[in-house]
Amino acid sequence: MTIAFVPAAGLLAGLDLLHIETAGAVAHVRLNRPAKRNAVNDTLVAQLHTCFVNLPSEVHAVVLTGAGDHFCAGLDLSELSERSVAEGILHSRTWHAAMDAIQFGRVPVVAVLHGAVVGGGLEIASACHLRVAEAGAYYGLPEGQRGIFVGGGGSARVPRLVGVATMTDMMLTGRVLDAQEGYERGLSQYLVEDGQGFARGVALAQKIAANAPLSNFSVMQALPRIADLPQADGLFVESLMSAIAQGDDAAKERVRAFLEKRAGKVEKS
Ligand code: 1HE
Repeated sequence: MTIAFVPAAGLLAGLDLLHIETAGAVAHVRLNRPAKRNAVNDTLVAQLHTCFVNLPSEVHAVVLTGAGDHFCAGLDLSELSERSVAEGILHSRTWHAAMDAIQFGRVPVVAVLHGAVVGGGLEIASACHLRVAEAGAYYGLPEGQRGIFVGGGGSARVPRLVGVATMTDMMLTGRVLDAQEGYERGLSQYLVEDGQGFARGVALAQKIAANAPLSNFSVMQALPRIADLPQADGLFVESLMSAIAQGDDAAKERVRAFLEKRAGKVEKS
């Protein structure tokens, strides 16, 4: 089934390095700098931040893609050379704010990955909640080769997906993982044929958008924080979050619907 996306209006329409469109409860946000392989300059960082804090209220899930042959070539290296140490710290913090706006924003984000997913491109992908990789996707952290370190949240997020050892290997040796290796190591949750990623990403986003908003909120906001807590503290936070979610009208209606045989069963896909 094809769904009809329409270009976003207002503030989002003015973000020229992104192409943003919506179809009902799903928004499609595309990194739109294909001539530079979607390399992320300061303007694009700022536009990502603006986009994710200003999503229309009717949007309940986002699909994030890259225009052209690659998802994202990472940091725009042409802006790097003249920065002082102090400017470098502040620059990294602008990435952190934008990546936090994705990870801890209002709605879940599904990244669809193809071609190069490297450096800051992998940092963006790892700030999303799910990743669908096409067979031709590949992952690298060339920061080691460029004489720099990750600065867009990668040291906090990538090891949570693949472990410190794999990230260390990628950075020290320049090891590039192909889509299959990335899938096996947890970089992507889905692996599809080339050209199939967007359709799969939209299908997943539609499912996610149909969940109760407070359920999605608890998965996005509570789950990663609980995973960072000592177990006793995590279980305490879990008890609060689960009581809050259960107390919501949407949860009560969904449980009633199941008991009255109006809702689907859990079935193998
Ligand atoms: C760029 C960038 C970029 C391409 N900054 N301009 N990231 C990297 O070290 C990856 C560098 N890029 C590449 O390895 C390749 O470009 C790709 C494998 C991604 C794609 O190759 P290809 O053959 O399709 O494209 P290309 O011919 O290399 O690039 C096309 C143009 O994009 C070219 O510019 P042009 O003016 O000559 O046409 C490239 O210079 C330009 N371009 N990538 C600037 N990254 C928050 S800290 C994060 C730290 C990092 O991300 S470090 C990793 C940076």
